[in-house]
Amino acid sequence: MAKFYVTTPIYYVNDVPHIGHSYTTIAADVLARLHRAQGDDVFFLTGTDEHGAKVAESAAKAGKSPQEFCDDVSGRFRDVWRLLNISNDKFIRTTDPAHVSAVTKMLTELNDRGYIYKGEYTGLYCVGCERYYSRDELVDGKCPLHNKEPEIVSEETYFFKLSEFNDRILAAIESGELSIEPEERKNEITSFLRLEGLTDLAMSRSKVEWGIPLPFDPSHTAYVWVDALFNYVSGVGWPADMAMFNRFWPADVELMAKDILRVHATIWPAMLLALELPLPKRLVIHGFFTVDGHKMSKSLGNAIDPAALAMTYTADGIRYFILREFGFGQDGDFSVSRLNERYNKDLANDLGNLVSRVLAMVEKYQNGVVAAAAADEEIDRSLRDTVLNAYRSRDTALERVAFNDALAAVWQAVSEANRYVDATAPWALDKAGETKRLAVVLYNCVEAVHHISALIDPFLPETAAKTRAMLGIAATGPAVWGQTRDKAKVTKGESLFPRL
Ligand code: ME8
Repeated sequence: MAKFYVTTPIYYVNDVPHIGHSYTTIAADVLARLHRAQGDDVFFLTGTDEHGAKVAESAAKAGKSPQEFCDDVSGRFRDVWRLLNISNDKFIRTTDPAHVSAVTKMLTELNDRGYIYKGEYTGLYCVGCERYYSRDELVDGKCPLHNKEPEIVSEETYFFKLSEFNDRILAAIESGELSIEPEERKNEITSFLRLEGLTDLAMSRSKVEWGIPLPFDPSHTAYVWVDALFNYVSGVGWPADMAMFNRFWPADVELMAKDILRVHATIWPAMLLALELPLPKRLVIHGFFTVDGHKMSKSLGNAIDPAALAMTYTADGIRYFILREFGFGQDGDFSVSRLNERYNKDLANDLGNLVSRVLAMVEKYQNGVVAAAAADEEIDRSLRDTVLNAYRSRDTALERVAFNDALAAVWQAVSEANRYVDATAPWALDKAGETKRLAVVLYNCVEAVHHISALIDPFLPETAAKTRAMLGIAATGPAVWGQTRDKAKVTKGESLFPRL
């Protein structure tokens, strides 16, 4: 049995859960569900990033203690994930005692191994990002994310010898030991490492109280990124449960948007190399969503709330739309009118209508009972082949994390099944009294619906479960034609996607 460990970034509690966070989380969920269905030993981790000056500030503004504030916002993330049927195996918080003690141990080790030294740092610091910027990273002298001039800050700090790892990280990325996808993102990082190179990292703050104290100097707390990145290993048991850690580490896929690739491709592998731990296998980077052309943020007031959308479009509707509409590496513009179109066309017309008309015909012409039959005419075999081929196309697309291509492959099977119904016209067969051919055709239709429910399962888990209930089965069979039992009883349930 293979193992599969997939992660999302841990999201800042300083924000509200929005459709951008949902994108990464839903993508990770699809991979986790696919691998579980394939029998892999899966671990899927997500969570919240809760330390830092910004969080303490927001808590004070809200009249709460930092911990109360974090409990509150972290709970909101968990609620949204439950609503969207996210099947994470663990939800990690950087305020969890187990994480705090893992980070404490990690810091001790880095210090014992000689990778930390004390110094003075002066730099351009953006409070919004909680990080220093180099001049050439600024746009018109301002932070590109917050559009604010950073402050010049000088402080005593501990440094992590990041620069020592430049060449080893570059070699790991170039050899594919640490794969960065898509290619253009990999090139961005390798040219950065080659042309600019890493400088040592100011990894502690003496002015930030809401953080994890350095074990060798508790007047400093760990830089929030050093704390946060470590969630990927503390979340699978390092160092408290090494059996669990060895079972799942290294991560097979770490998903994130391009905004945080740099830290994940520099500080993160350097920390692991310093600790002599294996590197994650793949960092898979997606684009950024805008809303009607604008950046999405709490402060702009245009952060799209996935929970509100799910009320209208269902969790599966949201899951389908965001993975189908955008290429994974590309930026995309989120528009409710496109969501509406896709819901009505792909989900209500194509999928919902297929399932409801097939089952309605079995009820009407055969009292809901399906008779076993082989796919024996050209048109039957063509349906069978298209549907069964969709598994391979879906899975190879998902291997490339091309979620939109995977869904397009599944929808080819849906369209082919709809065409089959139109072309075979069971209503005409019934009228003509061709009961034998009618039974074969309806068997093939039900069989196609059976496989389609398996094909959509990682993407649309609720719809897949409802469809299985209509087919009277608890689980779908393997990707082989003939899963529908002779005399199987099916029932047409509620409409899967009522038209809006
Ligand atoms: O960066 N479009 O947390 P974060 C697409 N705590 N994806 C988006 C998005 C958008 N408009 N907005 C957010 C942090 N995301 C750190 C991570 S990990 C050790 C620490 C998604 O809450 C995307 O995955 O700002 C992005 O990388 C992540 O949320 C950033 O989340």
